[in-house]
Amino acid sequence: MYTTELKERNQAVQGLSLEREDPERLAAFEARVAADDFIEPKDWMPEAYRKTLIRQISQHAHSESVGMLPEGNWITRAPNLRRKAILLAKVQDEGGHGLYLYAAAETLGITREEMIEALHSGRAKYSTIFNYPTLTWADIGAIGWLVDGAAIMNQVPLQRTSYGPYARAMVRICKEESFHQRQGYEIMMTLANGTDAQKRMAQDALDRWWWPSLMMFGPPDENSPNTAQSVRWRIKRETNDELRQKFVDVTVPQADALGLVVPDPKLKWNEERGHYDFGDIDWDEFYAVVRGEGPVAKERMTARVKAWEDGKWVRDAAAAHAEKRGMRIAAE
Ligand code: BYC
Repeated sequence: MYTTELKERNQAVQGLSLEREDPERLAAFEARVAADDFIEPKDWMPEAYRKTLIRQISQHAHSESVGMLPEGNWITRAPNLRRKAILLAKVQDEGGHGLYLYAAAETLGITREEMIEALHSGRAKYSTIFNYPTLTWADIGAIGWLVDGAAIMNQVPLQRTSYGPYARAMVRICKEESFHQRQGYEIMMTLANGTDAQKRMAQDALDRWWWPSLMMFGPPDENSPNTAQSVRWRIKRETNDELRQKFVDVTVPQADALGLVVPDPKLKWNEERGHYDFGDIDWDEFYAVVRGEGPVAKERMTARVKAWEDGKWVRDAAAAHAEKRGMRIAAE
């Protein structure tokens, strides 16, 4: 029901908006995209392309910023100074990613305040994955390994997305994400080779994070209202299902190497396809989390809104400083 509604709404919006475009300009734009040219902020673009990009990039930025919370909760509880320093750096990186992405979205004619307001009022989405709680230290390992691993799988192709500022932001982000994935895997390696209790903790984290990580790639292609047009415009270079399959294929041998068991009885190497077959994803759970009913959804938004309000004095001071500086320069 929810997917049909989404699909119909999106197709109606895109179709209507494309009909209104100048056919010659539209054809020239599509030819540039087909030739793998980057579209830049001052170039002409169809309104539906601009809107799709604002939606995807701002959701991506929100995910980075909300994504700081589950890990931020563990900074004071990291088991030693080295782990604390690494985690602190990782969480700061996520803040940086959010900034590059908000800046890329701003080039499309939306303000930072509008995007933040959409997040805080619940109109804008952010990744479902950040609505699950981080219960143990092993969750920090599992997030780095699986969540950042899924993010890399999704984001490497975005380095060649058709919108220049987004593609360039992704180049930098992907470099940092690979470090994040490795630090997560290294935590899992330590735990998996540790005491029985540590190994159990690592397995428990894998059990809880596996399926939500597969959901990060979005609904199956046949229920994804945006994929077809986004692939045509080369905003998305690969579909949700293609990326999900790649992630499973890469990650299962990593779990084997750790001596951990992926919590999917249907998981099996399929010689003929050259891929792993895997079990059914609980899409009801996915849509419930998308609708804002995730286990810690309320907590996440309360924390984000509080951080925004607590930071008001910094924004006011920066604006006052910029104004004063502007007046001084004008006077000189
Ligand atoms: N969560 O037509 P579809 C990170 C929504 S940050 C929530 O397939 P699309 C990290 C979708 O928005 C990870 N909502 O959409 C950070 C759409 O609704 P609307 C974030 C989801 O856009 C810190 C509807 O469902 N990465 O990794 O073609 C620490 C139908 O979906 C989700 C990005 O954002 C979801 N999982 O494809 C560690 C990457 N999936 O908007 C790690 C960039 C779908 O029409 N984004 N929805 O109302 C993308 O690649 C695409 O936007 C998606 C979805 C693959 C996510």
